[in-house]
Amino acid sequence: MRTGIFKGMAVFLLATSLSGHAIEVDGSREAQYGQALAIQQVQTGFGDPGSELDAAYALIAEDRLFLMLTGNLEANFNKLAVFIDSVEGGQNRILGNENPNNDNWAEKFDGFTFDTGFAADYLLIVRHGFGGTKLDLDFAGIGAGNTGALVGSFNPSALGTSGPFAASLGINLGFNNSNSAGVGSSQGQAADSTAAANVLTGVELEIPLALIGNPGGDIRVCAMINGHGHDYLSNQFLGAMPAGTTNLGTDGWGNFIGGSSLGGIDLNNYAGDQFFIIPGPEGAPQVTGFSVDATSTSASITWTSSPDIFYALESSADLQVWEEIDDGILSQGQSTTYDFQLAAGLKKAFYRIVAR
Ligand SMILES: [Ca+2]
Ligand SMILES: [Ca+2]
Ligand SMILES: [Ca+2]
Repeated sequence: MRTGIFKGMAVFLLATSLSGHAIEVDGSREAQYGQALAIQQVQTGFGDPGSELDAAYALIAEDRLFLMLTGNLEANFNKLAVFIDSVEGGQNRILGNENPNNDNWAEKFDGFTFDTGFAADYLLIVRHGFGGTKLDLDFAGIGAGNTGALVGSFNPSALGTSGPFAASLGINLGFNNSNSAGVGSSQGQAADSTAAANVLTGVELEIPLALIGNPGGDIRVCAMINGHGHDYLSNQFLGAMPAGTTNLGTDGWGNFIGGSSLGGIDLNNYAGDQFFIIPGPEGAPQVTGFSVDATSTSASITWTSSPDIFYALESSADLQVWEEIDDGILSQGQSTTYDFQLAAGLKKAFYRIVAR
């Protein structure tokens, strides 16, 4: 969510960026994450309760990326793999011998191909098992010469919390596996996307932007659930696989082939993008004009915008509680102007523009 905020009536024009996001990295989705960036479309082939990805949310604040993937991860060391495309370059097709092979992932992904437009630069792996007493996190840079390693191993059961679990490299992990709703397990059937979007818990990550190349532009993420050996893919991806997709398995056809890599799998063969886009830290809307008609209650606000996206105009009396005035304002290009009515008798209010 990119936000431009200012305080209006005519004499108060203040443009600043929203800070102080109260995100707790605890595996529970805060309202500040806003709308989902991707929602599951297909019921899981990995059991219910088992492993599922319901929806993805993200927030960039204070030089950190907060990523919330709602759903479940079975306590059998199934892998949640989160590939990040945040900088130029990277691998659209994974090359097993040109990557760190922490957790043996690179050997198993050798030849795996992402959708066009996605070239992976970083990878996080989350897995848990042993009755919830072991939760592990790996981080790797993609490409020859990069390193990858276990960066955190936790015992949530003993710690009695769902996070934050402080890993090395400045990463924090939250994990709440309590969801029992979301998508069903009629493998391959269309998912209830409303139920998926309603899930509040899952894996939450806080990642320093410096760790992923200080991206100035959009960040792309491809998340997937894989078997414990990185060699049997589920049908749970975000961006989602199309309805009708069953587990990919090792070969794309749902078969397990021991000793093989996922090299036969090419995400271009599945409709839609199996990645989602997080708007970059640059380009937050800036308010460039605000006027009030002194003889009426009409107001007009103008801000810097990006083409082809929607904005919301929200108002608040206290910067705490925000109310939407309109959440479907289509960008007019590089600059967008919106006219609206002020509440009668209004003395002071704050307004903000939120990119959707
Ligand atoms: Ca949280
Ligand atoms: Ca890249
Ligand atoms: Ca695709």
